[in-house]
Amino acid sequence: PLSRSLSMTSLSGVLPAWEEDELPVEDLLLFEVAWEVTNKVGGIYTVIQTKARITTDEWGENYYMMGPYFEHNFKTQVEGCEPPNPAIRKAMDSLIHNGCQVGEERPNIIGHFHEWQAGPGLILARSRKIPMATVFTTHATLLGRYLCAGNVDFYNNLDKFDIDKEAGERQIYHRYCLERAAVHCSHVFTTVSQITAVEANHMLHRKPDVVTPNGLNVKKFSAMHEFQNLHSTNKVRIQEFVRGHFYGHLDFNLDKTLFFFIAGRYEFSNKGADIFLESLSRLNYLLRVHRNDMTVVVFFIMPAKTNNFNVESLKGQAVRKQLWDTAHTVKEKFGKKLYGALLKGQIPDMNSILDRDDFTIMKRAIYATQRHSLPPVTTHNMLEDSTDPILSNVRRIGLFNSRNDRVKIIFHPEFLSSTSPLLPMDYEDFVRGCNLGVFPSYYEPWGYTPGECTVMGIPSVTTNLSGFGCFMEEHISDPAAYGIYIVDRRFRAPEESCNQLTQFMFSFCQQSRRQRIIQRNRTERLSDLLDWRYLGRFYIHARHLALSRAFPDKFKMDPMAPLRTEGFRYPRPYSVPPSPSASLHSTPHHSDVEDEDDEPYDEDEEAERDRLNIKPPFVLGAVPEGKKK
Ligand code: G6P
Ligand code: 1S3
Repeated sequence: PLSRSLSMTSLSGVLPAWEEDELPVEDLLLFEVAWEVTNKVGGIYTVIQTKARITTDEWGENYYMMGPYFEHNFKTQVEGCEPPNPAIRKAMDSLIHNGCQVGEERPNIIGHFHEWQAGPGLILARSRKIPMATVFTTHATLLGRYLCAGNVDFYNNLDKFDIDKEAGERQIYHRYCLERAAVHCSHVFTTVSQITAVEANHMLHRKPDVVTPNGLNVKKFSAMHEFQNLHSTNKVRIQEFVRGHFYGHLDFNLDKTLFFFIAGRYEFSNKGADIFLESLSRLNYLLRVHRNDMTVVVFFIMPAKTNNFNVESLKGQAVRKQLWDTAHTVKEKFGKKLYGALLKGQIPDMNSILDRDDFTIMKRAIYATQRHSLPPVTTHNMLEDSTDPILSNVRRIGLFNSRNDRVKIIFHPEFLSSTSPLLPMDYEDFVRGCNLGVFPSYYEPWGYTPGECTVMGIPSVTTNLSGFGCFMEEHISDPAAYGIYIVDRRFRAPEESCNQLTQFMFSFCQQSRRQRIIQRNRTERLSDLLDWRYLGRFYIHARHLALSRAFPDKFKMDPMAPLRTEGFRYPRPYSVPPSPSASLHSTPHHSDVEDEDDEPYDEDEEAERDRLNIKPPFVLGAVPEGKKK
């Protein structure tokens, strides 16, 4: 039978090319099983959803995903259809009749299971000796997540935990057993980053066979600067919201306002919201004492229990709309009178062109902007207002959006949606409109949020305790120059990490607009590194390995040829001076102290110089012994 070619060329001419054995996918079936298939809980949904395209390109109709059935998700995210494969049809029939047996057709099957919830399928398949090559991917260990959330010094004590006891004490022993059994039953065990591989070795007592970093679908625009234009147009939308939210207190210059944000599952300390708030209070102090004219508006997008939007936030948007309508009405009348006068060959008397009514409606509109309270910190009525960790810390550090504060806070405790009456934007558009994503996580096996920023050309802060941060540190010589700021949370005390984060943000505020534009260009240039078309190879490799272990007579693989990425690094950008002290804050080097010129920067030239500067030291790839192309 015909085989599909799995060779992958370098995407940009910069990343290493790679070749992998062909698999006779016509004779195989691939099942991927996860609780988050069409069911968004967190990051695993993103893995499954974004990876679907490249996996379908390779496997066509022999690729199946299995997940929980939720009617709403089924209706809104997929289309029902008859499976073309008779074996699948039969299996489905028997499932319907409470069985799980497939018929005479016996293709070789790969079952790829994600996370402990999908574990029982794998364990049962192995204990019932179903001829299936199995892969188990963990995106976090249960114990790791629980221990970190409990403020334990996790990474310095990895080898000291009595894991059975810890699981028992946290009442997750049953789940932990499922997770551990699935890990040990699988032919191939994978996890999403090196840091989680080390964690898994201690928490689950098996070293992962392959690290499968998380990729994204990278959108390429035909126009080079399209992502910069998108930043600009979406920033205008955020500015509009801010005009409403801060009505009556809009005494800061929106043209000199930067938008920072943190987003994700509401795990206060695991996601680093704790050190972020502390650093914001220090940033506020620094901006004030240095008389810096920049204002920073910081969004916290983390879902919490709420009882809808609060009145003050809704009123803000209503007031803004009213001012807009008033201005529009007066402008229309003014325009008509001006037109009429010009038709008569006259210059109208500007002192009388507006009548009493015009002044009255303008005065009324201005009167509506009077407010006796500060712009609210949160956009919703919080159900647990007094104990909420973000609000409690905002109260402690006193960042209440007062006039003197250079750092303003907006806590939006709900994921964003373009249908919202308050901030009608999808997450992607919102990210594009911001200037910096800040994700100073303590526990983060991978961390999609900074990666999403990167592929949209938005700089971000991550840490060396996140899989993403470690991956970028490994592959980029000067990450900060590319807009990837990595806070050291591994080898520094929390106080020092806080200072480092503050310094990153303060230096960011000191960049000129032109420097920010240059930095965004560089950030976007990293997106090939995070594209599934590049990172998908690790999944392919894991599947091959599983087949070679489950069916050694049919599928061979050289065990001495593991898939590697070591050795490849993006060099320091050409225009950054080589001395670390000269590029202290690793901002794009620019000879002018302050240059607000918007003129597009010649990215092509810098990109080309960097490309020539990069010499991949070797070709990355598994070189299995099986069928060669
Ligand atoms: C993009 C646009 C520029 C705009 C800039 C704002 O680069 O192409 O026209 O001035 O964004 O950048 P800023 O960092 O100030 O949000
Ligand atoms: C996990 O989701 P989380 O936010 O609970 O899986 C994600 C996808 O692999 C990963 O990016 C994240 O770090 C993990 O923590």
